[in-house]
Order: sequence, then C-alpha cells, then structure tokens
Amino acid sequence: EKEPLKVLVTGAAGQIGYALMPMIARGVMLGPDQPIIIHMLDTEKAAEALNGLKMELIDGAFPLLRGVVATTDVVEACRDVNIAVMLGGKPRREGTERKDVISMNVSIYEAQASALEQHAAADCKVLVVANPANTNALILKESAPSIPEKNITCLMRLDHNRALGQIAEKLKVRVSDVKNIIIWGNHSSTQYPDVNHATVATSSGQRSVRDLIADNEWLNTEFITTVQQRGEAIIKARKRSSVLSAASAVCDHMHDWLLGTPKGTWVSMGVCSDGSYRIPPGLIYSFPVSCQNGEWSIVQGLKIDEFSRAKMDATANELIEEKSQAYLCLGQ
Ligand code: NAX
Repeated sequence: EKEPLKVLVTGAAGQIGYALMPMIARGVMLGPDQPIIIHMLDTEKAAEALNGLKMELIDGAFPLLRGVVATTDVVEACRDVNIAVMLGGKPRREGTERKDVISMNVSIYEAQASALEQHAAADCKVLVVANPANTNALILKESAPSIPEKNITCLMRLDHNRALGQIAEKLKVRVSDVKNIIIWGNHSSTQYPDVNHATVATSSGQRSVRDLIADNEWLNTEFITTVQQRGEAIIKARKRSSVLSAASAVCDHMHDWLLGTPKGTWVSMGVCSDGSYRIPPGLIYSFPVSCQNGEWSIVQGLKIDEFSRAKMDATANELIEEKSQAYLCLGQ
C-alpha cells in the first residue's frame, strides 16, 4: 500500500473547503489508491466551524482518509505536507479597492510562505486559489526562495473547464471530447480564452474547433466574454461565488500535475513564466502545460496570431501592475 500523502488546505472552513474536503477524502484528487492525511488551517474566528468540519470528515468514514488535523496554528498546519492548497485569504468585498485586497493578502502570503518553506516537505507542491491568485502565488514564490519555482502554481483550471463547457454546449458534444483549449494570463476578467488550437474528437477523427464553429464572430467575442465573466454570472445567479466547480477544478489541477496529462493533451495552469511566448519571466501567468512524472512543462511552438498576441499582452500588463502594487506592500 502507498504511504499516505499529507494535504494541507488553508481557509478550509470556507465555502470551497466544504465542497473540496469530501472530494479529497474520496480520492478524486490523488486517485483511488492513495491514502491521505488532511491538514486544515483557518483563523481563530473559524476555529469552531473547522472543528465541526473535522467531525464530519470522521463521520464520513472515508477509507482513504488516515487522519485529520484541524488547526489555527500555521506551523502545525504546514508540518511535513506534500501538497498545499491555499484557499485562505481576504476576498474582495463590495467597496474594497483592488489595491487594498492585494495588500491584505500580501501579508498573509508572506507569512504562510515562510511557514511552508520551513515546515513542509522539501518537494511540497503548492496550488494558490485565493484571489488575486496569480499575485498571491507570486508573493509566495518571492517570500519562499528555497521552494523550487516549479512547485508553485495558481488555479486557472476553473477558467479552462468553463471554456471547455462553453464549446461543448455550443457544439452539443461531450465535454470530454473537447481538448487543448488555452487560458492565457491572469485569473481575472483580462484572461484570454484561446480556441485556436482546440479540437473535438468526432467520428471522422480530431477536428479543429475553428472548423466546427463557423461563427468566428461568436468565438472572437461572446465566447471570450462569457468565460471571462462567468464568475460574475454565477455570483449574480447564486448570490454566492463558484464553489463546487472551483473545488472540482482544484482536484483536476492537482490530479493532472501529479498523475500526468494524456499524451497530446494540455491543460491551463498558472506557472512561473520562463519567457515562453514573450511573457515577462518571473510572472505567474497561465500557460498551456502538459504534465509528466509530477512536473509540468509549458507547451512550446504554438502559433500566435495578432489577435491573440494583443490579448496575451494585455493580461500580462495587468499582472505587471498587480506585481508592482504587491511589491510596495512586501516586507511591511
Ligand atoms: P471563503 O471566504 O468562504 O473562505 C475563505 C476562508 O479563508 C475563510 O474560512 C477564512 O476564515 C479563511 N482565511 C482568511 N484568512 C486566513 C488566513 N490568514 N489563514 C487561513 N485561513 C484564512 O471563500 P471561498 O469561496 O472558499 O473562496 C476561497 C478563495 O478562492 C477566495 O479568495 C476566492 O476569491 C478564490 N477563488 C479563486 C478561484 C480561482 O479560479 N483561482 C475560483 C474560486 C474562488 O472564487
């Protein structure tokens, strides 16, 4: 039998935590033969709720679940963890400025970065979900220089899955038959969902999405804005932000990172740019990646047209701006 993996979830007492926990405990994230120990961290204010969640996890009698730690102590939470899913943070409320949200999260991510650096397993893989996700991941990377850059990522898979869903609905095909969509850039409304390399499995082989959807106008406008604004649309309809789709995307992200993407297939992950596609090195930017042996690599050599170039640069520029705002708050 495999050794249990320790999975830290910060902000576990929140909405996404509640949906994510049973998925992890049932093996959706790491596979049906991988025992796990869950470490849950939240703030003092949420300590009681966190304990309640621990009780429910015990009551779930999940065969793969070998232990649950519920704590408000960041050191205890981080100790020896192999995987860290960072849901904890200060979300943007109506009336808060974006720069204030950045500054509140910078202090959280600086502190948690150093706890991870000192106490997590040396090869711990980190997924930042809390917004602003890319910039929080950047702060974590800058504040924890001994964690290898390649082990720090942010969640773009929800956007990726939303884009797959829109194409599948439009073409009335199975979502599992659509592949190789790309989300470029920031997890914000400047993200660029790109279908130029996407294909659909049909009875006559792989066909390009551009061939199958003759309506270029729809692909270049409505499709893009629908994906960009999907989070807002969910809030409007549910009066709460995305939860089950976010939790599911977290599992997809970690699953594919650890267990690999099928040959010829890629997914979108926010990773540290190495300058690929002329994106400034060091930014945490969403790229198409394929994964093998627990490592992601950016898919190279895709042709980028002028339309895409402009959108990829616009979202990079927003990240550069967020980065400079975050740097003003670092070390304060
Ligand atoms: P909630 O506000 O329900 O949960 C956040 C939890 O974090 C709370 O329980 C809070 O007490 C805790 N927390 C705050 N500061 C903390 C700290 N210093 N240490 C530990 N815990 C702390 O938000 P939820 O709906 O669960 O969303 C979690 C985060 O994901 C939010 O920042 C949200 O904006 C972000 N999202 C990012 C997505 C992405 O695709 N990257 C999509 C989903 C989601 O909106």
